[in-house]
Amino acid sequence: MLKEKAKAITEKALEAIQQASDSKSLYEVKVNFLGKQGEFSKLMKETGKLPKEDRPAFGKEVNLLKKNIEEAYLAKELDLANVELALRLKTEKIDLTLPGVYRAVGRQHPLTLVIREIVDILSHIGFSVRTGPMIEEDWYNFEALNIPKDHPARDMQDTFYMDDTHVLRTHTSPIQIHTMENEKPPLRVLAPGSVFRCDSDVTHSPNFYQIEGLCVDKKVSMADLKGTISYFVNAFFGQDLKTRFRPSFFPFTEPSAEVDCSCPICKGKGCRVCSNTGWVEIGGCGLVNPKVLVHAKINAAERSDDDYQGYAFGFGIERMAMIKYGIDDIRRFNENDMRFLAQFKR
Ligand code: 2NL
Repeated sequence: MLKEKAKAITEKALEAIQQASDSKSLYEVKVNFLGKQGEFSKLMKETGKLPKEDRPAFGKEVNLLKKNIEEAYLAKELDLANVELALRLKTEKIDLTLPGVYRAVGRQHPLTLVIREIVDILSHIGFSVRTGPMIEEDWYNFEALNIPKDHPARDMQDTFYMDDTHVLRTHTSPIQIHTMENEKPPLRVLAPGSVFRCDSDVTHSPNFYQIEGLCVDKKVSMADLKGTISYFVNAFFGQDLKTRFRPSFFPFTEPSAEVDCSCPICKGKGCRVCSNTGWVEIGGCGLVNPKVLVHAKINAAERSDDDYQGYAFGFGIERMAMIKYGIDDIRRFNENDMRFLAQFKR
């Protein structure tokens, strides 16, 4: 009898549901009995054996049985979910006392710190920053600055040539030539940036940093230059230091001077940083060569009483950082050693 068979299948299903030990095997029970290929589907294929008038009642009966199984299934499913959750809560404990994952915190590079500090100091007396391209025309890097074709600084071994008329800038002076062309005096500008020289050994890198300053105004004198540099040295290295100007030569300034300051590490007594001289050289300066002011279209070619004058100076950033912090090897700046880099903070 089909009805007995349906009841037997139901008993088996309810039994299997009770026996299921986890949600996966419980689901398998459901598939085996209620699924498309399951026991009840197979049973329904036999309804043809029943007299036509008995079929609706049998169908109703089977649906009721299936509903019972479904309910038993849902109850067991909830049961198992609770058991499994309780088990996970018991076994998967998180140890909140474990230390976190350490991440190194980044800092500004010592060369960035030095550039920013110099800009800060000089911005207080009216200087502001200009930048420019690293590939320059020969005119802006050399010719406008009164560095003639036969000058040693022009030598192929010092300059990276891109083509016949373009070079990687060997100093940041071209920025200031552009500024003089594009802006009207009075000018007080700073030109910090990356520069390139074709030489490389223990003390020379092919790529290093510079900052130059330029002031163009009426009645600018050597006294203005000395006052500006002395103010800067005392602000950057310390109040009690002396500044010294030694006569020198640059094609783009006249007169020209090297700038020394008493050694900020030993205060002039003599040490490793100043090679026991008590003095360190920090850069060069001078009054802008009149030819440069003509090239940059500040003054007309004919002299006049209304002409502008200018002073300019240049410092090497690596050198400033080494003196200020007592760093003895220029290669430290490019080694990315956190033990070195983490020591510098403003
Ligand atoms: C040094 C010397 C110097 C300048 C740079 C300059 C720029 C213009 C016109 C005139 Cl546009 N002068 N710059 C002047 C004197 C010295 O740098 O030893 N730097 C590391």
